Parts: sequence; structure tokens; C-alpha cells
Amino acid sequence: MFQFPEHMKRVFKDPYNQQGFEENGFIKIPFYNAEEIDYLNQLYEDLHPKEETGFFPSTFSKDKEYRQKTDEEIRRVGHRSINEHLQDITVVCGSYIVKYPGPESAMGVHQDMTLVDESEFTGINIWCPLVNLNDENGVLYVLPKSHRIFPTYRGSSIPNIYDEVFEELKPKMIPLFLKAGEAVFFDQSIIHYSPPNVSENKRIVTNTYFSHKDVRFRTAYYPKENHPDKIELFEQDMSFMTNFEQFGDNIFDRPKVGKSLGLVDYNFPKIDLENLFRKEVKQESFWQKLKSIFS
Ligand SMILES: O=C(O)CCC(=O)C(=O)O
Repeated sequence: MFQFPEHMKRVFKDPYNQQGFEENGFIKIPFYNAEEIDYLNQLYEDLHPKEETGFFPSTFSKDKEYRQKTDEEIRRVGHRSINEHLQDITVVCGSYIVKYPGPESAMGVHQDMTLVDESEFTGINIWCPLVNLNDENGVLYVLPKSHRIFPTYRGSSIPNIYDEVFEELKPKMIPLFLKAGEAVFFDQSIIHYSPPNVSENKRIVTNTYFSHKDVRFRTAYYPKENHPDKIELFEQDMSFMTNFEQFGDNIFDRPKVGKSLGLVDYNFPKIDLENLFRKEVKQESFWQKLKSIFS
């Protein structure tokens, strides 16, 4: 089992952003200007396959050309702001994440799958809506500080640390009512979810995934039948996010890409609410204060 590094490798130019991100697992930063927002909205209309419904990330699309063009353009447009705020990074993938109106557009409580070697690196999403978010159109909720509860291996085949406490965690989570063009940079391992879009319009977000420039990419798979107490790790390359074919389906199968690095021990930790939070963090006033800072 791995340990988290004592300090994250620096990626934010502003030390306050770096510190806030490390402490809480996320940070809000203005990202696109009005012209960039208009361009990316129009690009989505021009490019997206017509049959999309519900919750639809472009990384799920079977249309490789759409995925590639989206990736190229989102990286290109984001470059100005990335250059302003970040240093020593490698940008891995740009994508759209769209919620069409309807109950099936909900995204349940989760942590994103392991994509980097978290003993040394952090995978970060720049999640930026192209519309103002509100209670109706699929705002993102995060559980502050949850990126550091336990070191975890994550993926569809692996049991989650929060499986038994979904309902208790939800009231602790904070909605990020971002304006169009304002981004949340969040650690992939933070616990997060978004309710369905019950407004009349689709909600378009761009997501730009990056890590430190020296990053080692890793994915994790649980070979439950043969090794119930182990995880198999896979080395992946830069193209994994744009080329992986198993996001939309076969996501529970052993990865068909990457090089197996063999088996490692894993103790499948679970959140126990009683022991989870330090004393002051258990108090309701702590959460009220956090909500007022971040909302
Ligand atoms: O776009 C959303 O509403 C949620 C996105 C999300 O949870 C993710 O990409 O992991």
C-alpha cells in the first residue's frame, strides 16, 4: 500500500492557490474570458454527435474524430489561462462534459478512477462550466478535504471507500455555484457528485485534465476472483484518456491497454463516520463556515 507524499509537487504559480488546493482538494479560479466561452459553446454545437442524452462526457463517445478534435481545441483555448496560473505541468486531455435535461443526467457520489501514481503525483481536473450554475442545472458538489482521507486505488472494478455512508456524506458536501468561465481545479481523488439537470437547457462544461510534468500514469484493476486482497496496477501512456475505449462500456473488465506492473497488496479501506473527521471537523459550525467560504 502506498503513502501520500508529504507535499504535492508544485503546479500552481500562486503559492496561495497551491496551499489552498493541497489543504482542501480543490480551488476556484477564473479560467475563460467571454470570447473563449462563446467559441467553446459554438464548437460544441458544431462538433457533437446528435444522439447525446443524459450525462455525456466526450471521452465516452465512440466517435474518435470528435474526441480528438474536442481534445485539441479545448487544450488550445485553455492554454492562455493555464499559462497564467500553472507551472511545470503536462496537459493530458480536454473534453466536454454535458448534462442534458432529465433525471438520467445525475452523476452519483464518486472519486475519479486512479490515473497517476498517487504516491508522488496528483491528477487534477480543471472543470469549467460554459453557463452559470444554479440549483437546477447540475452544479458540482465536493466534500472538502476528502482527497486525503485514505490513499486509495480507484476504478470501476474496485469497491469504494464511501459505499456504506453515501447518505451521511451528502449533507456535508458543498455546491460550487460557478459562473460561466470560472473553474474549479479539483484533485481527482476528492469525493464529488452532481445532481440531475432539471432546467430546460443543456449544461456544458469543459474538463481539462493535467498533472505534474514528470507524472507516471497508472490505472488499477481488482482481480477479485483470483486475488481478493490485491490490486493489479497498469502503466499507461499520455494517450490513455483520449484513446481508452472502455469508458463507455466494458469498464468493469481488465484493462485492454497498458502494461501490467503486477499485483500489490490493498486493504480496501472504508469510511467510518465516527472516526473520519477530527473533533472540530465533526461540528456543524465548521461545515457552515466552509460552506460560506466556498459557495
Ligand atoms: O460534470 C459533472 O456534473 C460531474 C463530473 C464528474 O463528476 C467527473 O467528471 O468526475
